[in-house]
Amino acid sequence: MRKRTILAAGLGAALGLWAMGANAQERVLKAVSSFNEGSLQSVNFEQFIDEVNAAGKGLIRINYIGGPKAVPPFELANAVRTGVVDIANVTGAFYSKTMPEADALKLSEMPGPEMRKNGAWAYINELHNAKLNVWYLARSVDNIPFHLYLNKPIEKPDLTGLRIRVTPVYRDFFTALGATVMQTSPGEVYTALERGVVDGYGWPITGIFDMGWQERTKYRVDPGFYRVDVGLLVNLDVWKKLSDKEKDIMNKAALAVEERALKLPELGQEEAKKQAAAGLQTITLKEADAKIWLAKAKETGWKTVIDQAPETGAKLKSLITKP
Ligand code: 173
Repeated sequence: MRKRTILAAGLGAALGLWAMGANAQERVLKAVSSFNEGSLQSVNFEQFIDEVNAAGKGLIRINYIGGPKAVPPFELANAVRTGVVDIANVTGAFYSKTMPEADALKLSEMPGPEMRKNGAWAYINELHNAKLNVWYLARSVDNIPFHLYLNKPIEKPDLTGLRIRVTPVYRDFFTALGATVMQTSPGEVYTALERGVVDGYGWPITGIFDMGWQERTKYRVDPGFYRVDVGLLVNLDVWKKLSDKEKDIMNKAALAVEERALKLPELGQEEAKKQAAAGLQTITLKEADAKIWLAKAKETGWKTVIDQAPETGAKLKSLITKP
């Protein structure tokens, strides 16, 4: 019995090789997104995969396993670190426990292409190499803000008495304004809203329709804050093994990712209109309050990073912010 199984397996492997024919040498990379397949936080990454697969025919192919059902969002960066996944689309907030500097990516004040020129990308990549064993290939979501979405109205930058769903992106900001916070992955937000477990949540200007949350949301608070950050991480051992030609294909597609991210503000405006049409009301803080709101966001954001990573955090700040 045992012998027969081994024989069968051997035959299967031989047939498999034969079936691959000329493509036997093709490299296959496993990819996962921390956001739902086809959702606005994943589409830029999915286009990247299509471009690499078109340019890399017979040489390199990315096999898209899917979204957070494949790997839980808060575990994805670690899966790339260990090589369980080769390439991921993931926000810094989902791995700031392992790498506190990742929480600073939302605090950048310039787009991806500019960070490549002034040394910021190189330093961000260096930190990712050293702390997470990954190559920081590109930023797939950028140039648009996060917002607070609510089911109870506010008039001032005061969240006392409100229970808000967070991730590390918003935790210290909302807490400083008096909120009680509860961390969940995106997949748990709908149920939390439906059951009234939370009075609101943090999320980018884009994407609430992907999750159906417009059905359970009354207000969006303006102004938005920070810059949404989602990045493409590649396992460092895998990256080092790629040939120059393969790296070239990946790098070209990566630069195209950051070019496309420059267009996200237009999409953000469309989404805001769509939200209004779906019945979401906008709570616009008065000018003086908006100033307090934004100053608090920035102050708490940097404090969290610098408290945990004083030297690297300060260097990162000097590279990704404008004086
Ligand atoms: O889940 C989140 O609210 C979050 O942290 C995030 C970060 C980047 C894009 C979308 C969501």
